[in-house]
Amino acid sequence: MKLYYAPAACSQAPHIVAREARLPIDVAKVEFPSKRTTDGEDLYAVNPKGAVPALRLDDGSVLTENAVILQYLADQAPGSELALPAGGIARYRLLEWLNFIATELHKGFGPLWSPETPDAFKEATREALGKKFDYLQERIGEGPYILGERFSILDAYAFAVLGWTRIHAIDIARWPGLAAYLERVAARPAVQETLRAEGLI
Ligand SMILES: N[C@@H](CCC(=O)N[C@@H](CS)C(=O)NCC(=O)O)C(=O)O
Repeated sequence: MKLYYAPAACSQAPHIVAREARLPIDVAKVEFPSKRTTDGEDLYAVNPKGAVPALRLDDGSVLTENAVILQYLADQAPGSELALPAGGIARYRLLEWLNFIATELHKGFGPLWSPETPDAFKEATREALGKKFDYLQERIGEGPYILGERFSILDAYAFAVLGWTRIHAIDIARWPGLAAYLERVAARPAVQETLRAEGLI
């Protein structure tokens, strides 16, 4: 398998999961805005949507969409317990969280990335995100993780996305529970390995 990623992008989530699960995986770094890998491959030729993450499977086909790639990786290493078995209500709870992280948190940052977004709209976006952070902080509580004792694909995804608060002038110290949660996740050896591999530490 080969994971196409960009440093500190949402692709950091599957990057962490692959390392947590100790899956044999190659990685290809994609540069923005050229959207080419360091060996010159065009991201659009890999994923016509022009986005990371993209996962090339061993049969040559490509899987896209973070929430799906995360589940795929976790399911490749069932012993790692990074997701939950299909069929039971617990899997649907995991999917409920995954959808929240993808659509409310991840895409909630959307307007902050564009230089075209008016400042007032950016401020309203930060306010709206703050309400989601309130909810997340309350639900995690002492955690230590979103599902309680167990680290999962949800934490990898939330960690990657919440890291963007640093880029977009959102002071995470307003949510001490989330700040502590991020420190816990960051301290995991596989997360440290990922941050090093992405050149972030
Ligand atoms: N729907 C996609 C969105 C992925 C996405 O937003 N990727 C960003 C990086 S965090 C990206 O590659 N953006 C480049 C672009 O859309 O031009 C998913 O969930 O995987």
